[in-house]
Amino acid sequence: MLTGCEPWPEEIARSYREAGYWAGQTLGEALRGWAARGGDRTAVVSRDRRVSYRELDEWVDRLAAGFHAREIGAGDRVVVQLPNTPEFIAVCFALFRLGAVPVFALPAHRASEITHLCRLTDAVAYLVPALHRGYDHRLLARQVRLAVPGVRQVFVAGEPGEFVALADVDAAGTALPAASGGLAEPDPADVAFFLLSGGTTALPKLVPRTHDDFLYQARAASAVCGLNQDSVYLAALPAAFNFAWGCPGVLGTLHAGGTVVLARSASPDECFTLIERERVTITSVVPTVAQLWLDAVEWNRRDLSSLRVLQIGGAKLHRELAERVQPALGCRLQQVLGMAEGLICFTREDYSAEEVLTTQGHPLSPADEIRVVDEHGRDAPDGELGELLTRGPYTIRGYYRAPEHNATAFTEDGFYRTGDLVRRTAAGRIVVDGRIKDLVNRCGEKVSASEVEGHLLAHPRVAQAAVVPAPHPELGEQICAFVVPSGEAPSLVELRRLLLDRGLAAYKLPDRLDVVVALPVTGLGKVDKKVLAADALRRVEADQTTDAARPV
Ligand code: OOB
Repeated sequence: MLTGCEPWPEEIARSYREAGYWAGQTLGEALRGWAARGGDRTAVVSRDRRVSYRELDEWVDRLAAGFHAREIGAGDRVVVQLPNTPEFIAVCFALFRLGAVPVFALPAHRASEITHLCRLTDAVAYLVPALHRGYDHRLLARQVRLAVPGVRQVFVAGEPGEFVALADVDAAGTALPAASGGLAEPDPADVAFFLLSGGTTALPKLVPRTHDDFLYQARAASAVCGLNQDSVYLAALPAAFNFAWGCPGVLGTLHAGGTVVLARSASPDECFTLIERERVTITSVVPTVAQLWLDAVEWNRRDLSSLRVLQIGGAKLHRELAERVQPALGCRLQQVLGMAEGLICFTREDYSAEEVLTTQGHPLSPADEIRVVDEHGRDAPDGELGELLTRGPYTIRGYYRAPEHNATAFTEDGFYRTGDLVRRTAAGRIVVDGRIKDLVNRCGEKVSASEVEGHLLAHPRVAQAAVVPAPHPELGEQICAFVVPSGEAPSLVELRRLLLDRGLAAYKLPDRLDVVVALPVTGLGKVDKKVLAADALRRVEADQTTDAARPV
């Protein structure tokens, strides 16, 4: 396995192989199989382009040959920052075939994140779109090259400027030496690509995912969701996000022989148009996007009747929103608790309506091991809150080049500490209560931010709510509520009264209310609590200065 990665213990790896979870196939080989079966059927749709399975496979070979000719080879890390385009898929598979390792950056990343990724991985190349959402990525590439000279080459999808056009890499006629036995097939047990950890509290950690483990995840997720040749998956979130890439997402859909439709943004305008035009059957969104869609449905006139499943995951889905899905969109809700590090839980079709609304399901694989532990690491009984720990055939054993962090992020026996506060129901469903660190420590009382948020959302004029801590001289930390109103903003007094009426303990009432037009979000559309906490601190300090200046 690539140096800097933590392999599964040999005995466990053998058991995953024997049980058939790890099939000993690379992602590049898998695509050959999918193409042989899929032939001229449409694999990928993007704007007016339709790429068949056969075309995709041939395109990937040409690109692989082109990258090889430009001296990109086995084990090389390549930072890939492409929006949802067929190029993203083709480039990734071309790199997989060479045994080079794409590092999945998000389109929203800028110099701070990209230089961090390039340095951490010793990347030899960086792949960008020319322009994306009005931003010129060639400028960013210039900055990155200056900061990290080891990035020898920049490839641009579109007008390349001083860099190399991806279109030139895709040179028809170049033969890949593999065909003549010149290139070794990568080891399926080795790293195929790097995902970024979803943490919103620090620079991203890198999650090494192997061919074996990820193919298993995509295959199993595809089966859980019942995908087949008629499935049409809409990638509304960035395809570089595990949720859209493999839960079942892009890879699970290609595995099933279905069609992947790529949206440039998750806006209801674009996505509803695509759902209608392509007869999309399944898609996945985060709760903030789900809310946008559910609000938009009221005035939207598109035909969304093809949609069978809306997967929602990535952050806590509050019941109020969950209840609106089926009536508004006429499709089934599936909650997904997932993480770049591995473990995915899904609610299933045979769950009761109540379970679908209130739980995040159970693990994808029978081989997923789950523990819910208290602060002393002891197993908590069903129904009790504790931290979720997990290990299994598609959950990493360590972040890339992060031995110190790994020592605390994983237990000695290889369980990943998710940092999620969960409980397990008697039926074995996982319910996420919040993040262990998503707490306000007020006078020593730990208040779960997501709990308070859930209650705030019950107010008819609260469209979005987020709760973060800010320092307070007496309380230690105070509870800051940020609210995006729909209509006239409710007052702090009004909200506190509502929460009390809903039976919430008085110590959980927000100390401050800040009414904002929008909540800051990460590149994946999750509320960015780090930015929000910094904002809260600024506001608290500003208020103190004004108070001090006020005549007594
Ligand atoms: C997904 O992956 P990441 O790596 O961006 O974030 C993982 C974290 C989890 O540890 C948990 O804290 C939170 O995001 N999360 C949820 C959740 N799904 C993820 N919290 C509450 N409810 C849920 N349903 O976010 C991700 C990856 C694959 C599929 C879906 C989500």
